Amino acid sequence: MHYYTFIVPAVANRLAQVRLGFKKSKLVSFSLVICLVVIELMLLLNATTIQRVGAVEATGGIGVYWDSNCTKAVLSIDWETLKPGSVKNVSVYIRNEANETVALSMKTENWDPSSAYTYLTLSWNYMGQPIGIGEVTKVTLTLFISKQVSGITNFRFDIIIEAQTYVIKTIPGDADGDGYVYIKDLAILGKAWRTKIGDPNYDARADFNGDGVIGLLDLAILGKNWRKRSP
Ligand SMILES: [Ca+2]
Ligand SMILES: [Ca+2]
Repeated sequence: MHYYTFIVPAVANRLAQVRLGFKKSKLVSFSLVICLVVIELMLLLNATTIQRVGAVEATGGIGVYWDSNCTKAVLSIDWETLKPGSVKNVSVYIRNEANETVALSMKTENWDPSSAYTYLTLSWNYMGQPIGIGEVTKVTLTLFISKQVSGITNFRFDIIIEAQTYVIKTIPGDADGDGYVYIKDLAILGKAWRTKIGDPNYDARADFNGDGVIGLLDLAILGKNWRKRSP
């Protein structure tokens, strides 16, 4: 059952989805601390299974593991006992098993009960950096539990981690398009130095100001962004 619809862009080049399911706990510890006029709700979440759903290319997609050697796949996540106002971190290792550089996105869905979504917030420390082929990235998932949590004795929700083709954002001066302005870009500029459109050595990649001539103006742009990376 979908209680909430999350706006998730349909990614045509989606490589893989990993769905981490969190089932209802069997046991919930609920304590009333009457003397303090505080109702403290303890949430206990049991481990569940991991399911692969959605589009998975034959070349593979991403794998989620407990260890940096990627030998133990994440079959379940146990958030253990959660106290109102607390934060719970769980670290996993995500390996790019696709045949191209990817970036990750994450979403949650299927909150049950739906009100749990109001009180629980899942985030991660992944900042959108590219993950090369075979590269392993450690990612920490953080679950925040609101102090105002009430009326929830157990809950579940799904996490979907999705890999997409990484699109490099270039910056002026980045002739080779790797997102970094450095020696290789200067070399491309140097080979095309003092050429114009139509010349055999003219290279549009080094014509940073797009005026059809490669010269000092382009070198100035490269120099301005020297050793800078695209955001
Ligand atoms: Ca570059
Ligand atoms: Ca130019």
